[in-house]
Amino acid sequence: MNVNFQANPFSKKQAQFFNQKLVNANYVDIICHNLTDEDAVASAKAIQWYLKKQHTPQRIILNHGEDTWDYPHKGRVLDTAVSELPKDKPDTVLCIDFSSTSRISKNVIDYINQAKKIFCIDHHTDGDIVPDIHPITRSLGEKELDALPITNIYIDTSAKSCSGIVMRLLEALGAAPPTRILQQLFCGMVDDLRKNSCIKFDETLEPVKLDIMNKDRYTSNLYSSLEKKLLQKDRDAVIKHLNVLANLTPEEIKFKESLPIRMEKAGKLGYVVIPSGDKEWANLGGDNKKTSAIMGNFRLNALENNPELDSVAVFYPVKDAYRISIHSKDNNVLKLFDYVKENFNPDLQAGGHENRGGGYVQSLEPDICEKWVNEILKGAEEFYK
Ligand SMILES: [Mn+2]
Repeated sequence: MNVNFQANPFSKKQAQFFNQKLVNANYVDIICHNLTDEDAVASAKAIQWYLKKQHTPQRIILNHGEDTWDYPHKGRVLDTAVSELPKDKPDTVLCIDFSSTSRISKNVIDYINQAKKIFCIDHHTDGDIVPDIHPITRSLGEKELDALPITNIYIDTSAKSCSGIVMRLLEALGAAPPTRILQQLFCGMVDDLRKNSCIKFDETLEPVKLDIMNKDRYTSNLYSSLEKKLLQKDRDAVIKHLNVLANLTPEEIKFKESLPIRMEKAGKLGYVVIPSGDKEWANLGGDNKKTSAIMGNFRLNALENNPELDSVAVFYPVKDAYRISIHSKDNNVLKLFDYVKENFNPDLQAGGHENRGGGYVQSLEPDICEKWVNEILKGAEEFYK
């Protein structure tokens, strides 16, 4: 698996530009992607802490944040799963941990498009929030960083967590976050590093750095410097929160063990379909932190245990949509989605990273879900020929 995690340091110019634009805004909406994960909420809360300190009015807009670290949030947070989007037009928006419309709903896209100014900090490759997005794709030296043009949309795809990029930004601004924000960033970073197989922790509470991490100077430095700023007990609390597989109920264990048995194949894609309306799934509480960890763990294990597979996906219902989550060991996720778009479903809403991603259809109607799944499976069979 070709994964790196670098999070280039911010050039002073770029950091000062963000500082000036965001701190002087009338109001900043910090917006996270749908089904907001630890990395997105951590990045958003760190920026919110910074803006608050500078007396800039701000709010976080997220979606289904209830399972994330330190929730319910004190302070200004709006969850679109339970509250309406604000009626008035936004002044300044900061899109955090996403730069693609495929990761947010139509009403959030419309809201963002009404903003006077749009800014973005992200580490995904498939940006389309504005035209002319130019991501940083590799590790850069100091001179190269200083030579970069200043941009509203800052994307460093060499970073495997947005929390790492935000840490770099705060570092460049000389800000010293309090323990609760450092803990939050640690949570976001570790969760994304784990999703990207840079770290694992199965039996012990201590995260284990995998080869990919040890080879990478920036990764190790960034991770270690954050680790060092926290007391052991503060880190343990975060790891306990993330290590949900250690605390499963018998029903959840049964579901976890059933996934490898239910796996089918389309070309080099291994997949499990959890149909819309599935009773066992509903009894487990549907899509939540635990089921999502079980499925993520299944995808990574299935890739490791089945050398003939390139990708492993799970199709499953969420509250108001039907989704796919997928991992690939040969970085084919975006290419596969593109192939399906070109040949079977031009309206496919899907994206993410080369090695992991997801998509959805805005329906729970069994016929629609089935058709959508079949288009992806037909695409996979042809794609892998
Ligand atoms: Mn992320």
